[in-house]
Amino acid sequence: MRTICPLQRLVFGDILGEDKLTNALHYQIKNLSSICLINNGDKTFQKIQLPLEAQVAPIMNFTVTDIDDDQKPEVIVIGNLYPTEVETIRYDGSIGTILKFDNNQFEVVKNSESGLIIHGDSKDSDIIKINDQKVLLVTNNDAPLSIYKIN
Ligand SMILES: [Ca+2]
Repeated sequence: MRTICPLQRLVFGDILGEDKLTNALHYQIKNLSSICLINNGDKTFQKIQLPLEAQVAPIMNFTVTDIDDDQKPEVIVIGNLYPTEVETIRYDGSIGTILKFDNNQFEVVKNSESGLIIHGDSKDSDIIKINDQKVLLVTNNDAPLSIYKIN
């Protein structure tokens, strides 16, 4: 016999109470995409939506560095969010993304090409040098520090 969890049948008002929902402060949001804002220097910003590969989980950090030594910086995007509230599944879709920026748009470096695969609830990242070798450090919630050698 198949059982169904009673929580699956509840709507938001059932959980919080209709009176609390009715009297709560209501905000509206029209876009949940992660974006890049470029300062135009004239008190305006240019908005560029990040590629789909960078939208699969909440972004926790960007690290900007020249990975391929072409004198143009790339952006390493890390994220995920495991400790969500009970009505929300965990966000674990990100394995890290490398973005190139050229001609005013982002281009994704495929993970199969870059070799970047970051598993975990990643929270922060930075580049350091160890014996003249550039490495990417990634901190993960409830997990050891991850270290990636940059060739
Ligand atoms: Ca580069």
